Amino acid sequence: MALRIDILTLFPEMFEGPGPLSSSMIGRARAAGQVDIRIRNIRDWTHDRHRVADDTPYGGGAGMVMKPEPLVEAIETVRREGGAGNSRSKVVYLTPAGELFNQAVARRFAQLDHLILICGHYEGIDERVRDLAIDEEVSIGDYVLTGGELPAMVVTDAVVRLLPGVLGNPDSARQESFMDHILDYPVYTRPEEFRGVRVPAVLLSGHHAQIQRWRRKMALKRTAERRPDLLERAALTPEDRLLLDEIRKEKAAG
Ligand code: 6GU
Repeated sequence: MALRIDILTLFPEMFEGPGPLSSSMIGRARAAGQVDIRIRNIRDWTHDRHRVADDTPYGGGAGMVMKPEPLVEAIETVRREGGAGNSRSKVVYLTPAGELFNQAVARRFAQLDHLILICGHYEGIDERVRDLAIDEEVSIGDYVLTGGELPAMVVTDAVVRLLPGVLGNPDSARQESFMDHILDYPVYTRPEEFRGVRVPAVLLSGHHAQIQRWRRKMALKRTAERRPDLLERAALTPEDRLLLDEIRKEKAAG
């Protein structure tokens, strides 16, 4: 059974037209039936003439709060549609107050049958929705966005590319998980010289083992410079430690 993703939003137009969820790898995965992505308008679960989905906060203060009734009814409906009881499903609220999204969370979501993403707006959702209908809260980083729509696209992209058969190379997602804690090595393509800058000679040498060693060394160097926090969590081999020693010596030598 293909993963189903429902995205509940007050702004479905943000997902309309040829966008990130209709293009490239995600677009192809949808066309091939590897994932079933549905954009749902929360306003469709309001019952008043003006389709009001928000209201002022009790206790006063700035901004508006998303009302509980339409949101909880929307979640109940889509959970039922997805086969609720007999499928692995999760209701995830996208909020800057959530836990940080990362590759491990993406891998966990990729195991589900049904992922329901709730896009927050304004000052947030009524707390009772959290208590009654939300399984997890997720943030995509330490900055504030106007709403959960872009985060929903980010989460969807990260999850769908992990689904079996979606990546061109069936092995590359697995290989990548092994490499998770190390940044990518630099890559080059033709021409051999561009604006006076040459491609590193080792890459033209045809010496496979040397090329592998150079790539690993550059990846470790980048990670040490930019993300020392990742390096601490990485599973380093004895060869990696030798390469890191080399990098440190080269740095000390200037
Ligand atoms: Cl999930 N929502 C909003 N509004 N801002 C964010 C975020 C989510 N993650 C990072 N910033």
